Amino acid sequence: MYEPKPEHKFTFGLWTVGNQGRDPFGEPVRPAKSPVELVHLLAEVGAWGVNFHDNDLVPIDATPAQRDKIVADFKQALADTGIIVPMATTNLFTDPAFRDGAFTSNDSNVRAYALQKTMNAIDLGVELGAKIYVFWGGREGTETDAGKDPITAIKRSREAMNYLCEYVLDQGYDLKFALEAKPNEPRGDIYNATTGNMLAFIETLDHPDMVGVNPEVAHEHMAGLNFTHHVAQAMEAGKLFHIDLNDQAFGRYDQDFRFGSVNLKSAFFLVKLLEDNGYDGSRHFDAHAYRTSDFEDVKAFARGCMRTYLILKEKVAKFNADAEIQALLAEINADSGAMTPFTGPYSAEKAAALRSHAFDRAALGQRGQPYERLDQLVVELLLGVR
Ligand code: GLT
Ligand code: MN
Ligand code: MN
Repeated sequence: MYEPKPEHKFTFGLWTVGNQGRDPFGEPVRPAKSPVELVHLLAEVGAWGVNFHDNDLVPIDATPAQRDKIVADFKQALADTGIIVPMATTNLFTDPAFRDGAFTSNDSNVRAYALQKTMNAIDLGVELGAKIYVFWGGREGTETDAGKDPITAIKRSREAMNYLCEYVLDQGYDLKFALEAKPNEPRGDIYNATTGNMLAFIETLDHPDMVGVNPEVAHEHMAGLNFTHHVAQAMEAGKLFHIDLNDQAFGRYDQDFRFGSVNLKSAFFLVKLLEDNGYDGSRHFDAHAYRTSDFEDVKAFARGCMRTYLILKEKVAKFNADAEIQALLAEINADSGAMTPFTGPYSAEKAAALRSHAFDRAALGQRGQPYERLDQLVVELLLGVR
């Protein structure tokens, strides 16, 4: 019942199941696996797709001949397993060239190199079938505002996005961009720190229709925000092109834990939002196994992400079918229709009628809502006693 199927669109990045457990204080604990091995691992656990950064697949210093061999082997692994590539992205953060950012670097040579690297990576992603291209600007930020004008940084980001949109149009590629926000880490502060910032930024671009967002659970949680509300705003605006699912304790470093492993209740409301509103894109797990895991445990990690999603999806169906919960919701949302003549789209007549209507303000303030009862039912549902 909780077996992953292609229609669930579960995906993982090569960098997720391939994560070697390096952290700022410790060396890798797991051996590197090749992209081909990782595709087979994903097929074994039941994933639908694999995503990658250019350099997850092709090392930054590979020769053209090496590139061709790697890409051919990878294509063969995809063909052998039926795994597809729905999304690709660029690594604009690992190489020392990007120490002061990529598109927002103060060095115009770095900014131009970042564009060149991204065009090459877009070509690679499209060659392997990607329809979504993610931009995560991990190094696009500062430790001190002394060195970079934040308005200049916004303008440079816009110029880069406009350039790359035109590149995609010029090539005739069927590709959309998804911008991923993060408040900090690895920079002290990262520009366009939240999904809300990204949504506002997108509307200032030359081709806003080509650009949406890729929100990540951990990133809004690092900022102490309600992730579900941010995803809702993106969905309502038609901008949820992709999503990075994982988990994260509030106020901590970037943890990228297994989906649902920390904030089960938030994960439930997120799955409810996605499923109730017909989100049709990838469910991408941008997470990695604990540093204590070996490769068997990495598979348990990957299976756990998908299984928890499917269990929560079942809980959503239970919530929607639960008579007591639905009766409470009906009570909470009961509407006599008495205000309809005054509200909805504005007219001068409605405004005049509303002005002359006498409200019983004290009575309005006396109405309680049974949210405690409702929330307890949700908790019991999640705890498995309903
Ligand atoms: C990196 C980061 C993620 C981004 C990836 C895409 S790479 O692991 O932590 O949140 O989604 O560049
Ligand atoms: Mn991410
Ligand atoms: Mn993250």
